[in-house]
Amino acid sequence: MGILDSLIEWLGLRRRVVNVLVVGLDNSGKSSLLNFLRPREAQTDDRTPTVGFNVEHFSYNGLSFSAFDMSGQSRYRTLWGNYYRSTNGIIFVIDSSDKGRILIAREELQQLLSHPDISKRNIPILFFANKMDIRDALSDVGVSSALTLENIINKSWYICSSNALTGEGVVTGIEWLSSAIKTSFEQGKN
Ligand SMILES: Nc1nc2c(ncn2[C@@H]2O[C@H](COP(=O)(O)OP(=O)(O)OP(=O)(O)O)[C@@H](O)[C@H]2O)c(=O)[nH]1
Ligand SMILES: [Mg+2]
Repeated sequence: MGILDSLIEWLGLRRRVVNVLVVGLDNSGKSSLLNFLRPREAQTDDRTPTVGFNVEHFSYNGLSFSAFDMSGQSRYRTLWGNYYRSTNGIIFVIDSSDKGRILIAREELQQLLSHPDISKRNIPILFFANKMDIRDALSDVGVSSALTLENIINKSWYICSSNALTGEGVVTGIEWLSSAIKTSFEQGKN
């Protein structure tokens, strides 16, 4: 980076571009959460399952995010690993009301954590315990326990309940993720 580039960055005149991978089982609410982060006029009511992946762009806290919204359908989950190396942060979305598939979500998380492009890096992971509005949904503590998140010791992680339809919890999560990514950049760990 040249002196002019460094100065522009130091003055905060250019937003730093970060890649974020958004994963989780199908129907967990990934696309709905990202839809909420779009400008109001660009938000849609379209809730068709994602095929392959889509890329969404949004800015927050001085960072310019490219969010890779992956399909959670089992036949597309093998695609997730192609993006691990280039990602600066992960958003893992869980349908807190889908108790029948929480163990499958845990297996997918374990595979992600043990992947060579993830396992050694201190890459921040934000968990959304989504669909908090559904009666009998697990709390964020319940989801954390079911996914055994306490075993993640070499990464910054955070879990918060969310409702992708109203946006409740979404900004809290993105606030944490943007701060965690900035910290990891400062520490040269990303
Ligand atoms: N009640 C409730 N429904 C939600 C919430 N978030 C998403 N949904 C609904 O869940 C369904 C699936 O949402 P999507 O955002 O398409 O899920 P996805 O994770 O992107 O699914 P794939 O693209 O198939 O991987 C839709 O009908 C949404 O309206 C939520 O917080 N509460
Ligand atoms: Mg989707």
